[in-house]
Amino acid sequence: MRGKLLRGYGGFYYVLAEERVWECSLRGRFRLRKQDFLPGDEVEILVDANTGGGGTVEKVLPRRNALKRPLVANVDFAALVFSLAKPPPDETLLNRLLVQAEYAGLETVVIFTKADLLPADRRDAPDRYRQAGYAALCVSVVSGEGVSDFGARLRGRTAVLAGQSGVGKTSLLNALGGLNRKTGDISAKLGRGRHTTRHVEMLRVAGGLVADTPGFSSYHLPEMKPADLARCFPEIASRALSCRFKTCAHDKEPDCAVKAAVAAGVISPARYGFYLSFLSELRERPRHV
Ligand SMILES: Nc1nc2c(ncn2[C@@H]2O[C@H](COP(=O)(O)OP(=O)(O)OP(=O)(O)O)[C@@H](O)[C@H]2O)c(=O)[nH]1
Ligand SMILES: [Mg+2]
Ligand SMILES: [Zn+2]
Repeated sequence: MRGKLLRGYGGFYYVLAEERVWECSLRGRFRLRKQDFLPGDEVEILVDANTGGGGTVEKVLPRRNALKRPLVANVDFAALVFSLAKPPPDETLLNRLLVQAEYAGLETVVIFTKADLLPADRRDAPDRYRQAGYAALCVSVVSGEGVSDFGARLRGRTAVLAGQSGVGKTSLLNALGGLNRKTGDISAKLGRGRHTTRHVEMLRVAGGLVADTPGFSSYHLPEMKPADLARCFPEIASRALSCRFKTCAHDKEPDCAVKAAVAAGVISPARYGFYLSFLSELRERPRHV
């Protein structure tokens, strides 16, 4: 049977096929190794009629895409989850994750959680990302705001949640799916999450599949050339054709349409600031051949 790997844990692989989950091991003819699998992988399994719910994974099909952080394959979109408060959004991390997704050609939705903690007229972060062309939702599992909007985006699709620890990724899935998965409070001393979710796992929620993932706080930009960066900022990429130089890096060059757009307030100075700082980071990277 053809199925989807939901998670691998303790030597077993849980595969969704024909509306049920099969516990599989790796005794297949292909002698697959543990590291050959990611949650989200499409696999072929051989079901053992004698064991009821068990089988073996025989084959991994080619991946449509794969992310490094979180480690997951074949998603339709990434939901980058950050809280409006407690903890405040780490926008450096958010922008790094946006670059990763753009570089992988992956659709993104930015989700700002804990909307009950910040009134609408004090939320400036979501506008920054909408202005850049992204879909940004504000949600709260306390007031219910935005939860069904996110659910509607999941129907029939496969998504991955990625973001800091303690922002409410698991809480959001619990609210959407009637699940009761473990969530954790925020450390009072450090003001950040406690890494409650420990493994990447795909869950069936709102008519779709979503990977809940452990939160993380840092992420290195992908292996990319400095010249690849501009196309990972949609609002920069869409204006780059109007720059005087075809090779414009939108940094020190004269007659740069991107800098003009920043000056005119149509590109957010914060987003442009992230572009410049990532650009120098990539330029300073030791070059591998
Ligand atoms: N006020 C408020 N608190 C929330 C909301 N969503 C989650 N929380 C709280 O935030 C804390 C962390 O929630 P989790 O769902 O465990 O966060 P997580 O992103 O899954 O964290 P990790 O698994 O560590 O990556 C818990 O105390 C939740 O009750 C919300 O919408 N509003
Ligand atoms: Mg969690
Ligand atoms: Zn330019």
